[in-house]
Amino acid sequence: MGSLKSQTVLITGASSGIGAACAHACATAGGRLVLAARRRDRLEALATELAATGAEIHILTLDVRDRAQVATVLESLPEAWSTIDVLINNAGLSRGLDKVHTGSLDDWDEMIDTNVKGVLYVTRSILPKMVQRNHGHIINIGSIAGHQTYPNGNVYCATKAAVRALTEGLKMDLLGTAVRVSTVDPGMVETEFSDVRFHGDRDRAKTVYQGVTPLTAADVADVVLFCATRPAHVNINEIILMPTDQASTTMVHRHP
Ligand code: NDP
Ligand code: 8X3
Repeated sequence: MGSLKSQTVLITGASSGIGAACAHACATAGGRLVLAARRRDRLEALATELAATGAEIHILTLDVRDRAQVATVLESLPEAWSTIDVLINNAGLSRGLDKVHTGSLDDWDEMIDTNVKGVLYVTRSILPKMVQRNHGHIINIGSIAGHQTYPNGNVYCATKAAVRALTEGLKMDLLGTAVRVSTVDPGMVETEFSDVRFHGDRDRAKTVYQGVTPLTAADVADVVLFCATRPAHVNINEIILMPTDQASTTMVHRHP
């Protein structure tokens, strides 16, 4: 895998799952890391774990839904951290698995505010300097849910379809600059994702992965690192990855 030596990488949602795995992968590849999430204690523990790699790390407590906070925090980064080379827009979540006519409006707001508006707010703060420098790479974490809607996935799927559309739009906006944009769209990955979806119901979350060998967060991070380390003239637009045991959002092979 290529090197991120001297590149500064901002990862949102770095306190868990895919974001934390991206931090490991990018640190091992020589990157300097800005780790952002709401749970600062988790970020501090991750920074301690990563100390062995020798990576320089800066931690940010950040709620990507908070438009004012995103602008203030990201536009006043300390000088040594203010030039972001790679932005990994990973922070995201699903809440609930319900039909629209019985769904929770609070769940919808949380998903739309995090997965769509959060990606936009963070991108809006970081991208102008990338365009000005004519250098940078935005890597969004989408989902197969943005390609195929599944029963009761309605709003979550809509947010990931939005991420896909935004990635395509950004690619058009950035044509003529050297700034790159990619989306990495995984199927089933075992993280805290299902615990969050089912509001902490661990037993229900576990059934999602029963009998399946899901992707790991590290599998996704490998792909993110691949995108981030191509030569400057190569833009990976979109990668879909699924477990071997999955064929679509609704077709999963469960071993007895
Ligand atoms: P996790 O629940 O393990 O991690 C989610 C991360 O997002 C956490 O670090 C959390 O940090 C952060 N986050 C959530 N809300 C906010 C917020 N408002 N502000 C800042 N950070 C926030 O799940 P995954 O690692 O699986 O999810 C990462 C991404 O991958 C998401 O975008 C998800 O949609 C996507 N994805 C996941 C798949 C899966 O099957 N697991 C498959 C396809 C895509 P904190 O709570 O500390 O703020
Ligand atoms: C997460 C994968 O299929 O549970 O985006 O929506 S799925």
